[in-house]
Amino acid sequence: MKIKRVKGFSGEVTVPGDKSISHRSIMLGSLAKGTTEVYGFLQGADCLSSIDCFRKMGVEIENNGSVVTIKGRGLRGLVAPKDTLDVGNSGTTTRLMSGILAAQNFTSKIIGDASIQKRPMKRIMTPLSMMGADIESELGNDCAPLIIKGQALKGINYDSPVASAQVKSAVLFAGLYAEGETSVTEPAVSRNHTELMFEEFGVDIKCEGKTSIVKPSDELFAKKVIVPGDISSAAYFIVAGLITPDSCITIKNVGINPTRDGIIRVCRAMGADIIVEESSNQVGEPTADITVKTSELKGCVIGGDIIPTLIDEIPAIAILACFAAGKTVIKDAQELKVKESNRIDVMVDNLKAMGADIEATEDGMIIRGGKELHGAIIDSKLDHRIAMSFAVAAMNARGETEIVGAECVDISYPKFYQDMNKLIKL
Ligand code: SPQ
Repeated sequence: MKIKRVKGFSGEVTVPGDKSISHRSIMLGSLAKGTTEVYGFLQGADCLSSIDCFRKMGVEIENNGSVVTIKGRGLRGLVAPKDTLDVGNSGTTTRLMSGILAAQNFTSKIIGDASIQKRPMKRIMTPLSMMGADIESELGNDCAPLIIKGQALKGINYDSPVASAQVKSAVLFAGLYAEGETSVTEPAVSRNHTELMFEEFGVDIKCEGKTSIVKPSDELFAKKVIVPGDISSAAYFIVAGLITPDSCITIKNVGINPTRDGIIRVCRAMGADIIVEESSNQVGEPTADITVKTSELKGCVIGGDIIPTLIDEIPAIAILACFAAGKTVIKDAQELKVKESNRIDVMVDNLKAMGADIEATEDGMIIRGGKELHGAIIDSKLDHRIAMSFAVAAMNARGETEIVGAECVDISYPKFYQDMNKLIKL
């Protein structure tokens, strides 16, 4: 895809449903008693992989494009899949579903695409094995394919070395089936959508500081789920509105859960003109309309406990920093190396190709903003967040930019380019 500089943006956009919440709605809906209806479900490839996997385990799931209806089979009602469970590109499906599969009375095999086969799974294999799980990496490299032989599990108190919602959630899902209580303590609090949805479905769960504690369940109860817009998708419009001259964009109905809202806090610290108007609070998930206007930005330091609250937005924030005066330091973000691509290296290499003053560090990057960007050939590495971030950069760069693998936005935002185009000023 080839992209050129634009004059400005104006108008309103409603971004698709939150990816993390959409995945969890399929998993909890499948394990609940009764019928769960999900509104605002993200129709992206990752979430469709979750649907596909649970269908293979006997769950009847109807998806008409606007409502997803899940006929739950109860906590112990999944059936052995006849085929391998293909998670595609989705780390969330792989890790959360592993926690569920570890406790079933059957053996299953998880496979995925080339990117999934490189993502670290030891981080879930370790705590799940401590609970008694039999989980093996087929190639012995601690990555998928994973073979999981269901076992009786016991509760543990797990001190996680990483702030990762996927690790935490894998253990909490396994904890639903374990004997005794299960807890996970993180170095910094990661997104809490699993905990919030557990509570909605009737699970005995509590959160104390950085620890989440779950008691085993007999039954989960179906619930209507309304998925708010994904702040990770809103991030591209936030950045586009702030860095493009003569722009004003309102993003409607965005989830602003405090474990996900780090980008808003960073924008404010950088001096952005950003207004957040809270609109509603659905199943513990607050939502807001966010309005951004072209702003004079200054660099800042981003690190510590805020990192898990904006981890997926760092590629977009790196673009923002290129348009801010002075230095922006992103640190404590080594987790970026194990996402769909190594997001530190891929951002730094591609931004350098566009003329940015940027360097990679062990745990992040340093950007000296204010240098004009120019067009370049950008390799997205088939990472959706990289493709969308560079689309925004390209619309603010001199000359033409080509994004290789631009179609990978299908993972989390299939209509991204159409929605962006609608806001461009003619
Ligand atoms: O599902 P996947 O591929 O891991 O997706 C990503 C993304 O950018 O969309 C990460 F690459 O989001 C993760 C996120 O980084 C989704 C997620 C979740 O839903 O629990 C949690 C975060 O990962 P982690 O490893 O920090 O728990």
